[in-house]
Amino acid sequence: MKTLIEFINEKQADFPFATGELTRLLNDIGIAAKIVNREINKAGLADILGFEGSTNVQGEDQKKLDVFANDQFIKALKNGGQCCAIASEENDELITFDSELSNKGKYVVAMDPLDGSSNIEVNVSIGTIFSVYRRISEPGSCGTNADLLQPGTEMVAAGYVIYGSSTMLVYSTGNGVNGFTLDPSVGLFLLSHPEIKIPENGSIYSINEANYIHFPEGVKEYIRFCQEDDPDSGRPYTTRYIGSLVADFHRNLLRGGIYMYPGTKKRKDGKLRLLYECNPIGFLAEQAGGKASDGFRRTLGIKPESLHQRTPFFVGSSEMVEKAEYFMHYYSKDFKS
Ligand code: AHM
Ligand code: MG
Repeated sequence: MKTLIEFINEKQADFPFATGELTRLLNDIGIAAKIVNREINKAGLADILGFEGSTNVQGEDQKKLDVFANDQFIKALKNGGQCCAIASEENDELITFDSELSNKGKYVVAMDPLDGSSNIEVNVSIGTIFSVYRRISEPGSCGTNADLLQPGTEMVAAGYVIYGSSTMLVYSTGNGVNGFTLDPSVGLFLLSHPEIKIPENGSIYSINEANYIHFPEGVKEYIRFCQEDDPDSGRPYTTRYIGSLVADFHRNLLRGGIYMYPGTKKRKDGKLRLLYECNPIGFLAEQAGGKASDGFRRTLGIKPESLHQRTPFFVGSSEMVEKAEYFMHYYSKDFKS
């Protein structure tokens, strides 16, 4: 059985000039993920141990899990010294470090420390999403917003951790996608899903259909297409929607499917954030042979303008995303008028 650390080190050997910094950064993320996982597993005990603001039996202050996860990942990245700045869903402003070590770091990270917040307290899968870029500012000073506002095509690594029936870390450095399952008995991530490929087509569509009346016509028509009775082409498809992007994407990655969070007339950019939700998930989809789009253009090609920018999102099996894009194009005039 190969561990995450062995695997990452082995991959580093494929790049003769690699300095080991990205390797160390990914290791740090893996360690923080284990600490967050331990805390998430105790979530059901919140009533016994106390909620945020109260004090637990050990006399420690309780924090909300998303705040806890944010703190852990920031701490790990800060202490590691490879990362000079972080954009996090939990922080309005860019996080920089007042430390010589971190300011020398070559990388910046965009992350959603605990995604799927509505599922945290009800024992449903949640996740951490991260992406890594090479800084464009000169090393030796604090990272800048410009370091983070690079298009997804510049990403050097991305991944997610899913805290579910088992905990997994899935990541890519631009050379395929690999998945590791945490063996809690020894506390190690073990390579369980090597070279993940998403099926070209699938039979699952994932969308919050409660928003149906607000969807653009293209999405409504695509949903109708998914529901059509056409046994020869495997339709009607089936709906699966957890409301945790990581969990919905993870299932579709392994089984084949499409996840959609479109814009609406009121919220034309939808809900999900480009930097730390859509880009990393889109990168993984592409690395596994799938696609990610805003309905009209490749997600990774979008030039970000702000850290918390939103974008409509269609991701998953390539044929399904292409079909959804076809409907979006076809009905776009209606939507825009
Ligand atoms: P969050 O970052 O506040 O948790 O929001 C992101 C989540 C995604 O994980 C999920 O797919 C989506 O929001 C669900 O939204 P909705 O409840 O509108 O369907
Ligand atoms: Mg989120």
